Amino acid sequence: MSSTIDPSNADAPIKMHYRACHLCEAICGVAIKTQGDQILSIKGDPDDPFSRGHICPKAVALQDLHEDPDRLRKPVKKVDGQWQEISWEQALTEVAERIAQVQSAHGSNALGVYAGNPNVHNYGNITHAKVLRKALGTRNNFSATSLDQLPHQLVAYQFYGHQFLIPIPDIDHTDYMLIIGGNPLASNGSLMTVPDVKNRLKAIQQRGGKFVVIDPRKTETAAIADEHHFIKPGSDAYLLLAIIAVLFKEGLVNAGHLSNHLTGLEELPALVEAFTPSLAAQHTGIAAATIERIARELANTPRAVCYGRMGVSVQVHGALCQWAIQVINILTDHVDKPGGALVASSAVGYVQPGEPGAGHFNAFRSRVSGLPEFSGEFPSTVLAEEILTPGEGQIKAMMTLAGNPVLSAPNGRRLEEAFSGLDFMVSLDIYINETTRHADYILPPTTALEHDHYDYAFHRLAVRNTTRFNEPVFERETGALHDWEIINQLSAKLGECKNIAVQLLPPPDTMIDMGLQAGPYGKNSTHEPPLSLQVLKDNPHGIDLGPLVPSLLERLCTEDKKIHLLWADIPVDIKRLSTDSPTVAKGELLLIGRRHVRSNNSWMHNSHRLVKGKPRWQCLMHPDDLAELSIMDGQQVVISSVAGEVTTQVQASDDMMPGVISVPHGWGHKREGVQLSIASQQEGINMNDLTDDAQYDKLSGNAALNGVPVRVTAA
Ligand SMILES: Nc1nc2c(c(=O)[nH]1)N[C@H]1C(S)=C(S)[C@@H](COP(=O)(O)OP(=O)(O)OC[C@H]3O[C@@H](n4cnc5c(=O)[nH]c(N)nc54)[C@H](O)[C@@H]3O)O[C@H]1N2
Ligand SMILES: Nc1nc2c(c(=O)[nH]1)N[C@H]1C(S)=C(S)[C@@H](COP(=O)(O)OP(=O)(O)OC[C@H]3O[C@@H](n4cnc5c(=O)[nH]c(N)nc54)[C@H](O)[C@@H]3O)O[C@H]1N2
Ligand code: SF4
Ligand SMILES: [Mo]
Repeated sequence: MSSTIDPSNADAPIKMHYRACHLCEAICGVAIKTQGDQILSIKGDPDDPFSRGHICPKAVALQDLHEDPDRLRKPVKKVDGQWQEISWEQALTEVAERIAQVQSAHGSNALGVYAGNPNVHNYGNITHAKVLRKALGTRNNFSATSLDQLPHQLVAYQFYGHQFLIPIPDIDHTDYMLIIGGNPLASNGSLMTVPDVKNRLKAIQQRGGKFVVIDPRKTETAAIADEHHFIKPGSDAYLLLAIIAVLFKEGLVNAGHLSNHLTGLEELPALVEAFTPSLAAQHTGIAAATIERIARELANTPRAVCYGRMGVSVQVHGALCQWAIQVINILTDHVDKPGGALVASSAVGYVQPGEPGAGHFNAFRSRVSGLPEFSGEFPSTVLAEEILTPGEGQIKAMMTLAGNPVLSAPNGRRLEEAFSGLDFMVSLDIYINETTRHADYILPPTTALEHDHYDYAFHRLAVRNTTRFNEPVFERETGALHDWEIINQLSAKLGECKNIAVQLLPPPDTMIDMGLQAGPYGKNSTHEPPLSLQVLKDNPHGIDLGPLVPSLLERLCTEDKKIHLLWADIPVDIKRLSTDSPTVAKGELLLIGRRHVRSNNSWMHNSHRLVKGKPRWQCLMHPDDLAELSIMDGQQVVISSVAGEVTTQVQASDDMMPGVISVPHGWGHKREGVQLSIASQQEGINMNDLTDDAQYDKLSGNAALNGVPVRVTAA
C-alpha cells in the first residue's frame, strides 16, 4: 500500500527502514519506505531470517496507527466533562499528587493497576515495569495475563520452576501436531511465535506428516488441516485426561531422557483411570475410537507435539487442560526433543536458574473472593468486585496501562460501572476509548514507529532462535515521551510525593545491550560475533541463532532440579471436573470467541484499511440451531447470559458446531465519549457484556471467556 507524495516531502531523501511489526506475537520483519515524515510503503522484509518476507494485512495499518488524527499526542485532563490538553509537567505532577492522596487516605492498596496486552509488545514497558510497581506500591495489580495465558505460566512455574520456561512446539521439525483451541491462521500464533505459520503448517504435510485441529468451529486453520474434530466448548479436559489414560492403559508411556527427572509419575495412572475414552466421548462429542487413535498417533510418531491455546486456556478448566497437555507431551517423549516442544534459547532473558521473574503462586489472596495471586497479580475477574465492594482495602483509584478492560475483561458493563464510581483514574494510553473515557487524565506515549524496538517477550517464546533490534523509523514529535519515560518520570514524582526512594532505570536499549553481552551468545560465549546492541544495529534484518535445541534439564529452575508432574491442587481439580463442568440447560447454547486476521483485540478498529470490506463482528450460528429457534439468517437477535444482554446480527455458518455460537471480542465502540471516529461507526457489540466474571478457572483464577451459556431469541 503506498500513498501519494506530500509536496513538502518531495526534496527529502527516500529511506528504507527495517523493523518488526509489533502488533502480534508473530513479530514479522517489515520494510518501511519513507520520505521525510511520510510513509511510502510497508512490505514484508524478505531478508528477515525468521519471517522471510511474510506479513499479514495488519502490517500496513501501522501507517494508519501512526497517522491517526484520533491518537492523542499530548496529555489530557478532564475538566467539567471536557478533555483539555495540558503540559507533561502539569500532568505528571497532578497525577502523582492524586495517587499519593488516595493512598495516604485509604492505604496503598486503594490503587488498582491494570496492564494490557500491548505492554508485552513494547519492550520499555517490560524493562521498566518494576520501577512503576515499586513507586505505586499496591498489591492490587491486574493484567491481561489472567484473561489469557495464565494457565501456561502457572503450569511452567509448577513443572519447571519458572513461569517463562515454556516448551514451544517445534513446528519446523514435527511430523504430527495436535492443535487444540488455537487458530494460528487468524491469530498468527500465540505462545508460539511463528511468522508465516500457514507455510510452516503446510510444510508438515509436505514432509509426509499431518496436523489435527480440535475446535468447536471449523476455523481457517481447521480448513487446511488433515483432520478437524468439533468439541463441545469447555470439555477439553475430558479429552486430554482420556488421552493420558490410554497412554497408561496401552503401555505407551515413555518419558525418554526426562524419565529420571520426574516426580508424581506413580500417582498419575490412578488419577486418570476413570476418564475413559467413552466418558470423554459423551462429554466432548468426539468418538472414543478417535480419541484412542489420536493417543496412539501422538505416542508412536517420533516427532510429534500437542499444543493448546486460547480455546483451552480461557475456559473453566484452563489450567487443568494446560497441565494435561504438558503431561501428554512428557509421557510421549516429546518434551525437549526436536520435533516436539522445546524451550527457546533467547539472546536476552535466557531462562535458567537465577533468571529473575520465576514467579510465585498463592502468596496472598484477593480481599473479596479470596482468589490467589500469581506473580504479584490478582485475576482480572475480581477487579470489578474489588472496586465495588466497600470496606478496608477497597480500590478507590485506578491506573490502566495500555489496556482496555471494559472490552477485554468479563462482565464489561459491571467494570464500567465500577470505573465510573472511582475517586480517581489515570490511563497511559494513545486513545480515548471505552476504558480511558472514564479516566481523569490520559498520558499518551509515542507510538511504535517513533521508538526503538526489541522483542524481549517473543524471542523467548519463538519456534526458532533469532534476535533483532530496530531503530525508530521517525523522530518523535517535540516534547513527546515514550512509555518508559512516562513511567520513569511519574515514578520519580511519586517518590517525591510519597517520600519513598524510587530507583529509576536506564533506557531500555542500555538494558538490552547488557542482557545481550551477558547472555548465551554474548561476550562469554563462542558465538561469532559475540552479540551486543551494536552488532544487532549492524544487522537490522535480524540474526538467525538456529533451531530450538534440547536444554531443558540443565535449565530447570525447580529447587530439586526435578520436573513436578503433580502438585496438591491437581487431584482436587480433577475431582472438580466431574462436579463442576459447564452444564447446558435446555434451550441454551454455548458462546465462544473468534479472531480475524484484520482485527487485533479491541484497539485496531480505527484503521480504515482494517475495517473495510464485509463486516466481521456478527454472531455465527449453525443453520440447524437457527431453524430450531425460527431465526432467519441475517436477522437481529438478542443474546442473553447471566451477565447481560446484547442485540446483534446473526449469520448462518456451517462451520459452527451445532449448539455453539461465536462472537468476536473487542467490538462495541459505539458509546458516548469514545473518540475513535472510524471504530465508533462500526456495528458490533462487546462480547464481554455476556461473559461472566463469576465463571473462571478455579485452579489458576484465569477468566473463562469461552463456553459461556447463553440464550438466543429473535429481536
Ligand atoms: N471474550 C473474549 N475476551 C477476550 C479475549 C477473547 O478471546 N475473548 N482475549 C483476551 C486476550 S488474549 C487478551 S490479550 C486481552 C487484551 O486485553 P487488553 O490488553 O485489555 O486490550 P487491548 O484491546 O489489547 O487494549 C490495548 C490498549 O492499549 C492501548 N495501546 C496500544 N498501543 C499502546 C502503546 O504502545 N502504549 C500504550 N500506553 N497504550 C497502547 C490501546 O489504545 C488500548 O486501549 O483481551 C482478552 N479478552
Ligand atoms: N488477528 C489477530 N491476531 C491476534 C489477536 C487478535 O485479536 N487478532 N490477538 C492476539 C492475542 S492477544 C492472542 S492471546 C492470540 C490468541 O491466539 P489463538 O489462541 O490462536 O486465537 P483464537 O483465534 O482466539 O483461537 C482460539 C480458538 O479456540 C476455539 N475455542 C473456543 N472455545 C474452545 C473450547 O472450549 N475448546 C477448544 N478446543 N477450542 C475452543 C475458538 O473457536 C478459536 O478457534 O492471538 C493474537 N493474535
Ligand atoms: S502477522 Fe501481521 S500483525 Fe502479526 S507481526 Fe506479522 S504483520 Fe504484524
Ligand atoms: Mo492475548
